[in-house]
Amino acid sequence: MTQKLPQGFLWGGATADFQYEGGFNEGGRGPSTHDYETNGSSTNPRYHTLKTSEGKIIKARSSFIDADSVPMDAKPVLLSNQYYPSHKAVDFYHHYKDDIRLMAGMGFNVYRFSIAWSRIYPTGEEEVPNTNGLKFYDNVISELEKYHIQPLITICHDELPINLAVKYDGFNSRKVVDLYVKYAKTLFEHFGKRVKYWITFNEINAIRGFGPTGVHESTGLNRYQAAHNMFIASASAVKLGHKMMPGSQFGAMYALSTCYPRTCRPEDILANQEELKENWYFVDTMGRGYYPNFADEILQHHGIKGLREIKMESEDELILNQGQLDYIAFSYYRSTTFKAGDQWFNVGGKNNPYLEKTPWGWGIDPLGLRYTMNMVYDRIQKPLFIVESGMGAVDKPDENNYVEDDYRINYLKKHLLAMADAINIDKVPCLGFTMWAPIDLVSLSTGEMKKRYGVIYVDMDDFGHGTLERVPKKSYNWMKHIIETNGAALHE
Ligand code: BGP
Repeated sequence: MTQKLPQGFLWGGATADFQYEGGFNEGGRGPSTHDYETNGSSTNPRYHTLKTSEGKIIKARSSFIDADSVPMDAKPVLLSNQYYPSHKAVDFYHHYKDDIRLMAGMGFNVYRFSIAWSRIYPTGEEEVPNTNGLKFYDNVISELEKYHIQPLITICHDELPINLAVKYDGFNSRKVVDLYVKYAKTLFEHFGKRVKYWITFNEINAIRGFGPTGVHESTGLNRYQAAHNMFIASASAVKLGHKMMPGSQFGAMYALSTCYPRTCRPEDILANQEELKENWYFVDTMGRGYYPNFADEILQHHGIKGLREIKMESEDELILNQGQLDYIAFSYYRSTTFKAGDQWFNVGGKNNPYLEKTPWGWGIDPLGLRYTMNMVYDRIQKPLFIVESGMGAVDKPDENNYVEDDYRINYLKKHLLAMADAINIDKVPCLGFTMWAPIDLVSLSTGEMKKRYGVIYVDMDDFGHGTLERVPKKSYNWMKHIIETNGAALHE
C-alpha cells in the first residue's frame, strides 16, 4: 500500500487567463485570439467570428485555433448578438484576492496560471511592455507570496494577441518566434526573481488535431511548420531563461490522455503505436532536444515529404539541443482507443467498454494515468509534473450555492491514488499535481459554464449572468484534507 507523497510535493490548481481572468479590455490589455470566440455547448459548437473584405461574416469553427481554412483577408469581428465568454470569464481580474485566499485555505503550495500575452504586449509588437499588465501579475504573485504559494507560469496558453494572428499568420511566421522570445524575456526580467517554474506552451501537441492558434490555414505543412517554429520559440526561451534565472525550471505542457489498442490484433497494436508517435513527435523533440527517428514518418501521415520540407534556420538544431526541457508537464483527463484504419487524432476516442464516462463522454481511467506516467518517464527520463487533471460535470447547487460533488471526489481520489502508485511503487519522479481547475471557469472546448471542474463553485451561467459569488463545494474540504496529510488520507 502506498503512503504519503514525497516531501516537498507541489499541490495546487491550474487555470488559463482567457477562461478565468476576464477584464479583457481593462488595464491596457489588447484583444487576443479567444476574445473573438463565442460560447457554445456540446451540441452547438462555438466559433470565431470574422468578416471578409467584402463584408461577409464567417463563423469559423474555429479559425485561429482549429483546422479550418480562413481567407487571409478575413478580420476578426465582435457581433452584438453574440456572447464572448473570455471578456468576463469569471472575473479573476477583480476577484484575485478572494480566489487566492480560497486556494490558500485548501493548503495549495503552487498555483499554475497563464499570463495573457496581450496584457503585456497588447499587439505583440510594442517597443515597451504595458506597465499596468505587469502590475496586475505583480499583484497576483504578491498575493500568492502572502500564503507561501509559489507561482507556476504558463507563458502561452493557446492564444496570441490577435494582431499577430491577423498580420503574421501566427506561429507560421518566424517573426512571431522573435516576438514570443521578446515577450518571454520581459517576463523573466520582471518576474524572474519570484518565479522558479515555467511552462513555455500549453498542450503543444494538440496542434496535431486542432492546428496552432492564430494560423489561418492550419493543416498539413502549415501546421507542422508552425510546430517547428514553436519548438524553436520554446527552446530559445528555455535557453534564455536558464541564463537569466539560474535554477529556473522549464517544462512544456502536453495533452497526454493516453490511447490503448482497441483489440489485441497485432495490426491494431501497431496502429496504436503509430497513433501515440503523433504525440511523441512533440514530447521527444522538446524533451530530448532533437527530432525523433520517426519524424519523417509522422510528417508523411500529413502529406508532408519529411523534415526537409520544413523551413529551418542553420542554428535551429543547436537551439533545440540547448533548450531542452527540465521537466515534462502534461494534462491527463481520460483515455481513448485506436485500431488500424481509424483516423489520426481520434480525440473523442472510441468506446472502451471497461470505462465509465463523464457527462461529456470522456472515459474515466485513473489507471491510465499511472500507465502514462510510466510511459513518459521511460522515454524522456526527466521529472514529470501533472499540471491538469479533473472532472467536468454538471453541478447542482442547493439554495445556498453549496454543491455535494461526490462524483468529483471519487474522480480525484482514484487519479491521485494512481499517481501515488506511479511515484511510490514505480518510482516515477513527479514534481506535483495541479488540478484543473480549482474554481469553476469557462470550458475551453465548449465555452460553457455548465461544464464545471472546480472544487469552488462560481455563481454564473453560460451567458455571464450570476452574482459571481464563490462557494467551496464538498470536494474543497476533501481536497484540503488530502493536502494537509500530503496524500496519506487518500487511503482512508
Ligand atoms: C485542456 C486545456 C484547458 C482546459 C481543459 C479542460 O485542454 O489546457 O485550457 O480547458 O483542457 O477542457 P474543457 O474546458 O474543454 O473541458
